[in-house]
Amino acid sequence: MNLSQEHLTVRTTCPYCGVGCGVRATPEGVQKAGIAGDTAHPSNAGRLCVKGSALGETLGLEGRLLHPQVREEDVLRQVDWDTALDKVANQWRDIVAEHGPDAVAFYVSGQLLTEDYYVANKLMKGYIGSANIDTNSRLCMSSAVAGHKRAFGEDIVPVAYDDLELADMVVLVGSNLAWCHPILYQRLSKAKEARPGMKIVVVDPRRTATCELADLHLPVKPGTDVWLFNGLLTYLAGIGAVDPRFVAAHTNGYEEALAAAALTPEEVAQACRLNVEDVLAFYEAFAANAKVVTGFSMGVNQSSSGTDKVNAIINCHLVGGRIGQPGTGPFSITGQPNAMGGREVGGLANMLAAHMDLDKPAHRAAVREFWQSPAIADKAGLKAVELFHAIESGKVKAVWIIATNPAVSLPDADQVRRALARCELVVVSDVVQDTDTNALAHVLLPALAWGEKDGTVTNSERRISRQRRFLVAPGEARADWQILAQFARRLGYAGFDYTGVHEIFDEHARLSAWRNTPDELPRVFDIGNLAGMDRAAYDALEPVRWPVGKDVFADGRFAHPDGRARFVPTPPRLPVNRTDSEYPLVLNTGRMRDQWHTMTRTGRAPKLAEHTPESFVDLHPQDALLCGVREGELARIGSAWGSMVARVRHGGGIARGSVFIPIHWNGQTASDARVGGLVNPVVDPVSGEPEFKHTPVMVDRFPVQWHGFVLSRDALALDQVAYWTKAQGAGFARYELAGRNRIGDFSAWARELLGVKDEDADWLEYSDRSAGVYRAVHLVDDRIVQCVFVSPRPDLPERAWLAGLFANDVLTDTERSGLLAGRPLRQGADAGPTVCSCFGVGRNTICNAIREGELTTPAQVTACVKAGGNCGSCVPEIRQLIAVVRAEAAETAAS
Ligand SMILES: Nc1nc2c(c(=O)[nH]1)N[C@H]1C(S)=C(S)[C@@H](COP(=O)(O)OP(=O)(O)OC[C@H]3O[C@@H](n4cnc5c(=O)[nH]c(N)nc54)[C@H](O)[C@@H]3O)O[C@H]1N2
Ligand SMILES: Nc1nc2c(c(=O)[nH]1)N[C@H]1C(S)=C(S)[C@@H](COP(=O)(O)OP(=O)(O)OC[C@H]3O[C@@H](n4cnc5c(=O)[nH]c(N)nc54)[C@H](O)[C@@H]3O)O[C@H]1N2
Ligand code: SF4
Ligand SMILES: [Mo]
Repeated sequence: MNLSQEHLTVRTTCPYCGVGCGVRATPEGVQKAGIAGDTAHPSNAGRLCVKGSALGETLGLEGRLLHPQVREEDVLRQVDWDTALDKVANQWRDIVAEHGPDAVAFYVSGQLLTEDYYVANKLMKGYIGSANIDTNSRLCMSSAVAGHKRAFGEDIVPVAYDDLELADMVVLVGSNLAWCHPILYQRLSKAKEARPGMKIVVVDPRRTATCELADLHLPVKPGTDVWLFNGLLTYLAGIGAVDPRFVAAHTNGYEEALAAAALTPEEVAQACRLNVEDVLAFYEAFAANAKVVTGFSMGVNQSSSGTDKVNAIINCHLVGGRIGQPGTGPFSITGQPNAMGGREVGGLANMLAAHMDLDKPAHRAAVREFWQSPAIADKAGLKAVELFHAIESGKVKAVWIIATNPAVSLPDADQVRRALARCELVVVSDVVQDTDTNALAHVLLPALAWGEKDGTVTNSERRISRQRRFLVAPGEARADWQILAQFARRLGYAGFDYTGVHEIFDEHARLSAWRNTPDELPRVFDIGNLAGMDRAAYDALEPVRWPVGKDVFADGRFAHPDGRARFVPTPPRLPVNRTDSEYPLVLNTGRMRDQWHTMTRTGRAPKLAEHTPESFVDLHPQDALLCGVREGELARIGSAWGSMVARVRHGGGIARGSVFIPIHWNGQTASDARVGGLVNPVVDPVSGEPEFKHTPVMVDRFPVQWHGFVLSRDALALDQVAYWTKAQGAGFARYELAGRNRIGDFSAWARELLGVKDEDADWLEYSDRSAGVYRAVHLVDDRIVQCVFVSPRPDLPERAWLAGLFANDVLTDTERSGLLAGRPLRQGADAGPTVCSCFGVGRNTICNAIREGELTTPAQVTACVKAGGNCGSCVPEIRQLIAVVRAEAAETAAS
């Protein structure tokens, strides 16, 4: 970066996970920018994980939605904004006039900025007069929200990132921090390095990358966390590890909760399928450490007993007063960048705004008075899963979906498709053209994306940060709040005449302080001192935690009217749907290190595609044997709700009886790998959060005649292929393919698939018809354009070396000679599958370095081959490779 560019640098916030890292973006021409961590941001102090570092690769206009479109006779046609918004407003108004306000709905997202979210919520609850606005946070944070409200009286996360570093013990429950909140993981990892006595316990049915840091891993039986924490409460009470002063002065309900919790460590071990020694080791450590933080995420929230899991954890913190003090507390780790901001504005169907409650008349009156609005919703709206059922049954006739992709991400996702296909009016605001949800829209509205829009987000530690724009608005895209305000004006509502995003923030800040006194409607959430900022002050806003300048619960005062926290009795329950002879395995779903949700943004970055280019089903080798499937082959996974196809994999740390499938693949990236189609739509009775981590499934062979892959600079038409998956490479797309047809004439088939019509094309091929093996490479002017490899078995060469050739303008003779082998003819030049995405370092390279240099730490590996030296996201995997290589070496030495 030179000096003339440096002054263009804009400080903004990463649009991915709830860690909320500060980013420095330096525009470099149109729709390009250099990306670095913001050293001045207190949450990350300059570090970025692999997704954050690759943000620059996700910019660019390819595939973007840039103009409003309206569907006519099943074809989307470009229209101007007035036409699109008039159509939505007219149809919306007619539906409300005929069927009432509950016949329309918004379905929004924790990826909206606070200002967008505020406007959507105000419009629905204060003007349209219904609470039918729900958000994908229902699928994510709603159990935590419900648990906080039950225990504390308000949705408060009483922990900051510093507390993780100050704690003497950190328990991570249902959280794969290493992959999902990498910068928090790195902070924790550094803290443990500095103080090796710090104890880390991971509670997760899988042995995840996060376990690399753990002193103790408790591989609980899926869905049984309540047993574990009830047992802990009983244990603490039994040995007198109770703070009687705190319990008496600051809580209610201890005796009832304790009575409901009664379990011996032996009973816990049996229910959770753990060793009793491990259970006791955990309990003893918890009792012995005053400073404990229990971080929890989707393994807790996404469960039919999610809210009880949250409260069972909080109960254990309350009993010893481990809350509100430095280095202590139950820590709900938020998923999306603005999951917390969405809760501040009351974006869920059962909330109001500014931490006020829909079911309290005084709160409703206060909000309505503040808004001076014509209406105020007076009952909770439909929660996400219910909402899509009401759409299918015709009760809800118009839905506007903003910044979320429900045809992929909701449970029973085929039901969502059916619902949208039947709905009278489906409006979708998105930033990309092609998604599974957009495919069902009647009106598509182009939104400004990260880098183009302005506003605020609040991260997991209640820190508000600015997202600032550093790119020009492309095409006709508009900010989400603007689109909503223009729609509101068309419906004839005053109250949406904002001239800029700072005015919305100001209103939001003022509402948080409205009647917020101890005698009126007290709430901990109060950012009144951020009100009154003009545009310049708002633009200059530094990251700030709320409530500004105050600690939360430090004085033992909670937000219930009596100032006390509540112990909530949590009698344990098993997941609703359980395995049987037809569906004998439990499906667990979750995230991969380098992809974000439905891949609409991370899927564009070649650097991020390399780590896991294809979906998979990970299962225990013995279960695979019973199902008749083999590693590397394809399998069909079915549940009572749907089915999909994925590649069989081992080594994901899965216990017998469970399978794991990542959530990211969908109709745009694979023929049949949308796992949401299988997931049961059971929800937690209190929060309405779906049971994403527990669906009974069966796994079966997916027999094919051939396996293959294609690397190609041009996109392929894939209608004829039984199985395909697509990943973005640098200058090419990578396709994994499999077919059920017998290929007669390989050459003709390959030319047709790759669209090579020219008889004289530079076409190298190798064919062994009797073995069913075929390989061909298409060159133009000595530059590789396409290649295809086919075999009856999935024994194809590694893709990495061939993929690397796409960067070369001309192939050397040596490279050319290796083409049909798919590997360099010189031994050892094959780097293997990528481990370090930042520097593109493969597994073979790393293992060789460990072997030859007898390396024992990730830092030595970094010094040797750079891997792990940038974002650090791959350090847990490097640590695993060191262990593997050393185990091999030990074996060789012994034999
Ligand atoms: N790379 C990446 N990072 C992300 C995201 C992403 O898409 N990609 N998404 C972000 C979002 S929105 C979210 S919500 C977070 C999610 O972050 P996490 O919650 O950490 O991630 P998940 O992979 O959904 O699930 C966490 C773990 O729960 C475990 N689990 C399953 N069942 C149980 C159970 O019964 N008990 C316990 N104790 N554990 C169980 C799973 O095995 C899994 O390892 O990640 C955020 N960060
Ligand atoms: N099986 C299973 N399913 C799950 C989960 C699981 O663990 N297992 N986890 C659940 C969780 S925790 C979550 S958070 C959800 C996430 O699921 P989704 O919210 O459905 O996933 P995304 O891919 O993040 O969808 C965001 C959409 O908004 C678009 N977009 C991005 N920026 C903007 C913007 O500024 N404005 C607008 N209008 N659009 C924008 C993107 O292109 C994309 O289409 O998935 C849930 N589904
Ligand atoms: S940890 Fe990674 S994905 Fe999360 S905010 Fe930071 S850079 Fe972004
Ligand atoms: Mo999430």
